Amino acid sequence: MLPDAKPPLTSQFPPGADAALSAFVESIPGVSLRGDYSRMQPDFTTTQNWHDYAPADHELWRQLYRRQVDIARRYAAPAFLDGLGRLRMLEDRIPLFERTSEQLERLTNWRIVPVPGLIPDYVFFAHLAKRQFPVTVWIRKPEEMDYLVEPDVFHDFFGHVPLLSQPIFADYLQEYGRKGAEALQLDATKLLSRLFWYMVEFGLIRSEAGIKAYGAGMLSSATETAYSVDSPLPNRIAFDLQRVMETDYRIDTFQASYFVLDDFQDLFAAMQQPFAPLYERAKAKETLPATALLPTDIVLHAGTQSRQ
Ligand code: HBI
Ligand code: FE
Repeated sequence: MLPDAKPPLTSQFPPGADAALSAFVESIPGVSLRGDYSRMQPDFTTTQNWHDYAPADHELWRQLYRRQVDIARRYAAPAFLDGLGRLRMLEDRIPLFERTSEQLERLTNWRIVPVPGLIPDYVFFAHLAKRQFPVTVWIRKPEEMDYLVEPDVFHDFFGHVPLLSQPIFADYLQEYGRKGAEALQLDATKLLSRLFWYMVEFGLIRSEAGIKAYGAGMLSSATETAYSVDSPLPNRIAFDLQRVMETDYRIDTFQASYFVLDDFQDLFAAMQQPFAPLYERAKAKETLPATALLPTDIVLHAGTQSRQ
């Protein structure tokens, strides 16, 4: 092995865990695995070891939190702000997952499970199906303040956890996890992950005060939150389950299209139908580029990017 080569992933895993994760990571261009996978359980959970965080880690959390909470006050959906308020996070230190799990259990019977970083789809789905949300234990480096590809504790916790306190969204996410096992059987994981990408990571929702952001990917981003709500460039299209499943997405740029909910009930209701026919229809069609606008779309805003 070359002296500077990274140890092969498999040297860090419990037996049998490595093939699925290596395949999963290889499926995401530009992503390498960070985090300590050597002490995780077979279900990929690990321990948070809160006392191992350095003061610099807590200081970075504080900077990220102060920046994003100001942005969220202006652009976030009311449900996200309500969730943020209920969690009463201390702004100057990385939260203790166990403490938040106790709060979430009382609110919606969800818990946080610490994970070393990205985990395979089938494991991620299985945790969601048990109302357990995987949160990465490590935090980014200061030079990654504005952008990193893999989810760190700030993205997972600040971006995803507040909405776990909202009953309808909490139920939706468990349904999403339950659909995971079926998607694996039907070789439709990619189609299902589009639903997660567009409606969990980058979702918009109508509110009395106009369109607001609720997606974890935008709410943990310094710049994409404002862009998703204010910019004339991207498309904003009313949520349609089949349309989302047929639409490609990019992980390394701002979204070219955002899908807009009327309310979270729409998302939960969408999960009640059988997905197999939707997968069949989506597989029979050409994948739509993220920039696409269709005559059948309910277009709330036709992005100027497509008119360049
Ligand atoms: N792993 N830790 C972690 N966090 C995620 O958000 C995540 C994941 N693995 C797979 C995944 N998300 C998506 O592919 C889901 O659609 C399954
Ligand atoms: Fe995420």
